[in-house]
Amino acid sequence: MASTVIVHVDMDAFFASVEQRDNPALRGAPLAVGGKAEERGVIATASYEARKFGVRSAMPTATALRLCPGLVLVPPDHKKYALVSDRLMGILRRYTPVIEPVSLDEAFMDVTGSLKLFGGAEAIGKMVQADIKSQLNLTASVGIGPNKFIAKLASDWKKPEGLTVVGDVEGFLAGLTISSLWGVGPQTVEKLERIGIKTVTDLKGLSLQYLTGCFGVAGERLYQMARGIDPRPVIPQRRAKSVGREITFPSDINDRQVLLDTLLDMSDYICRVLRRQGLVCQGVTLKIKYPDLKTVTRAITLSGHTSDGISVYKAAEALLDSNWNKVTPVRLIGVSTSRLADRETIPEALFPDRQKDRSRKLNSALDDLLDRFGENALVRGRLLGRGSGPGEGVGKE
Ligand code: TTP
Ligand code: MG
Repeated sequence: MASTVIVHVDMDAFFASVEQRDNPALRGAPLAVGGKAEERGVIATASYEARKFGVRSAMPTATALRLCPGLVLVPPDHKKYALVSDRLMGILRRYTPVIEPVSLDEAFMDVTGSLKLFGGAEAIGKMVQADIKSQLNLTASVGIGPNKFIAKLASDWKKPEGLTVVGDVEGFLAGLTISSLWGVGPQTVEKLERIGIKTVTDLKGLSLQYLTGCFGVAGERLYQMARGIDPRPVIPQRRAKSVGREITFPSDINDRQVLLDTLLDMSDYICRVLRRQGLVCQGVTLKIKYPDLKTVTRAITLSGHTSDGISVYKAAEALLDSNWNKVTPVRLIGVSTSRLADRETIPEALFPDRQKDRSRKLNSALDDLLDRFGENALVRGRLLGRGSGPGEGVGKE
């Protein structure tokens, strides 16, 4: 069996690079993405120009401005970063289906099965970097090694635009300090340094028994890390089969309008989740549970795909009206969407008329607002004036 080869991809100064890409006036400037100093904001990330001044992620913006008075501060645009991230993961998926996104800007790829097809891991790393450059107009650093731990260290080895292949694991680790080990927190580092352990080579001198005695299960990880061992597999992210939401009412409900308002709120929420993930649905399922716990689920297939809250709500409303006798109290109600597909793969013809175009624009404006001001920022007019909505319901994904 071929030995495992893992590639770790990490975008360079991600949020800052996206902002510089989209606004030429910001290129070359010491730039940070983050919250305002007067609002006690912190830095999300800084461009490499700003890093020269010591500006770092998680630093209070006020401190960053003291270190770098010419710092240009840009507010974060999370929606934009999420879209870039989706495209990044799409690029990586062309080289192997076994990809595990770790955050918006980084992912592991198990390329063991595609080495022959693409001419080796280094070739894959280079092609990924070239695709990111040509298709996203951004740069990434790539690390290649026999496991996640080594690949992650390797991608950080040379930044920006680095490509580091670790063949000699022992030699690579020997020179590293323990604080550079991924996942080793400052408290552990302090504890180890107190007993004179500064480098990975020092760490290798400690027995498994000693390390587990001091650090419990984390001690075993330290023992393995010192030897470049990491048994964790790359766990490919599977697309959700359905996205749904349900709520058990504090007391049983037989008021149709309350049930409809609840369905609308849940449909809106579900569709925001779909849109964020670039998905559309074609199936809508309604679930009703009665006080005697008897449960009814009924599904409907829409004529086309959608990620519009009102369209999902209309389907749920129709299902409610054809399956509920309007008198029996309802204990729980839920909506879920299924038959999910990537929006990109659905032909535009399915969104032909102006009504749909308008609702797409409206949804996009809605998403912008919610991304900026949070989930509770907007409530549809008809929901205003009600007490707590189903926002506290159980999310079921
Ligand atoms: P990182 O990959 O840690 O940083 P980076 O991509 O900005 O820079 P590098 O070239 O060193 O990889 O994080 C990715 C994004 O996550 C980053 O651009 C902003 C965000 N982030 C925060 O919002 N807060 C944080 O504390 C960190 C570390 C990152
Ligand atoms: Mg990064």
